[in-house]
Amino acid sequence: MSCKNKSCPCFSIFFKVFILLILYPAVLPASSSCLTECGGIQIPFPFGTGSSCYLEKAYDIDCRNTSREFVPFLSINGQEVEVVNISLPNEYSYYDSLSYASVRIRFPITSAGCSTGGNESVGSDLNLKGTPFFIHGKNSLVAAGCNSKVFLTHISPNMVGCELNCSVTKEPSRDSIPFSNTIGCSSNGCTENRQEETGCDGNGCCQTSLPNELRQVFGIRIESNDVNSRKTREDPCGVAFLTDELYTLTNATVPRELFAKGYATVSLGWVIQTKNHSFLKSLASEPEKNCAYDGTISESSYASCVCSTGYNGNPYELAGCIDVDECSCHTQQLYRNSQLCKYRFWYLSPSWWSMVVEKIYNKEKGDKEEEKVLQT
Ligand SMILES: *[C@@H]1O[C@H](CO)[C@@H](O)[C@H](O)[C@H]1NC(C)=O
Ligand SMILES: *[C@@H]1O[C@H](CO)[C@@H](O)[C@H](O)[C@H]1NC(C)=O
Ligand SMILES: *[C@@H]1O[C@H](CO)[C@@H](O)[C@H](O)[C@H]1NC(C)=O
Ligand SMILES: *[C@@H]1O[C@H](CO)[C@@H](O)[C@H](O)[C@H]1NC(C)=O
Ligand SMILES: *[C@@H]1O[C@H](CO)[C@@H](O)[C@H](O)[C@H]1NC(C)=O
Ligand SMILES: CC(=O)N[C@H]1CO[C@H](CO)[C@@H](O)[C@@H]1O
Repeated sequence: MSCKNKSCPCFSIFFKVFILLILYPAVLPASSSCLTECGGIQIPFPFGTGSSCYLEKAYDIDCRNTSREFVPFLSINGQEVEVVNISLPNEYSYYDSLSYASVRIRFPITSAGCSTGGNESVGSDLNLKGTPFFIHGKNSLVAAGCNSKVFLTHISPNMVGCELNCSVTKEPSRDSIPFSNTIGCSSNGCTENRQEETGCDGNGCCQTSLPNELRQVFGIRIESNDVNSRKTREDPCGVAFLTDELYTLTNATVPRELFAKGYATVSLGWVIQTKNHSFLKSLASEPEKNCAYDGTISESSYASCVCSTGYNGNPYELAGCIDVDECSCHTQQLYRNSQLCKYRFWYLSPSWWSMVVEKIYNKEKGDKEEEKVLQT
């Protein structure tokens, strides 16, 4: 059911603020011979397996028959990465600057002191320049080990890093990582907010969040503070990686386990680059979609689309947004009863500022939707 003919608050604000784009006719539905999934992982357009399936080469998914099973790979500036999940943008993305459409990939961890036989993972850089992918603040830098400095490269003038300081020996095991256990306790004590706290406070493990800024190049370096002080541990192995996942003691108790796993899952945001598309000039409207120029990343402008309120699906496919019966207050509502509905939403404008809008709607009084901008 559509919200259009009902007195239901819809996102009229999008129409006022956003430059509406229309999907370029060339954005054709992927041909029926295209794989919609690979190894259980959904492959939504603009991603696709082969040139008749993807929007452009950057979204080309290579579905490989590996010894494990079928596994999707993406080639990013020549670097092959395994894809773990692809999610589409949805309208809720506008509430939360961290929830872009994402493609989650496995990326090698960086290690130091873990191998003498040339298997050390010195950490390759990830270069997303020229691609529609970027790294955002959903990931954290996590490091485990001792007496070293761990930092991200290529992000100047910013400095993002943390220090592994093992001057205080913690029992029971000198080599253990003080990750929290599943109920939020680590050798450093317990914490109530276990999503935020991992026990990585610098002694054996450290963690820092990324600036909420879109970046396209990063590398990770581990610098030993003092080779001798590594002796505070039996095993000099240290690792560092970016991840969007929460690590607990069930995942690893010593750095070497993380080294043996070899990778961590990183979340990349993705958008549609407008540079080489005629998105802008041929605006043929599908009213159930909202598209906007969101800004630029590394000097390339980009756009993203969402299905309008009341619709679900893939905004990048022709007629991809399907009407759902959802004519109710938005889930971000502050409160609601049969008469009164009050809710609030957030979204991003072209220059990345966010606006908070509160809407109050009194059905009984026949009120019109009232929009109040709380903060820009
Ligand atoms: C995938 O590989 C396995 C063994 O390597 C083989 O038995 C199977 O036929 C392959 N599947 C396809 C679709 O090629
Ligand atoms: C991929 O992500 C989407 C959206 O976050 C989620 O609904 C889905 O279950 C995930 N799929 C897999 C295979 O993890
Ligand atoms: C390097 O790693 C490979 C595969 O993990 C292993 O077979 C090999 O023995 C390792 N080499 C050294 C010198 O550790
Ligand atoms: C590391 O530990 C030493 C000794 O406890 C302390 O002086 C130093 O400030 C610590 N460094 C950090 C970065 O916590
Ligand atoms: C950590 O272990 C838990 C429980 O086995 C698992 O669900 C989770 O995916 C693991 N996380 C990582 C980052 O491997
Ligand atoms: C495939 C394609 O058309 N690529 C072009 C995208 O735009 C840049 C600069 O605007 C061109 O250099 C590319 O050739």
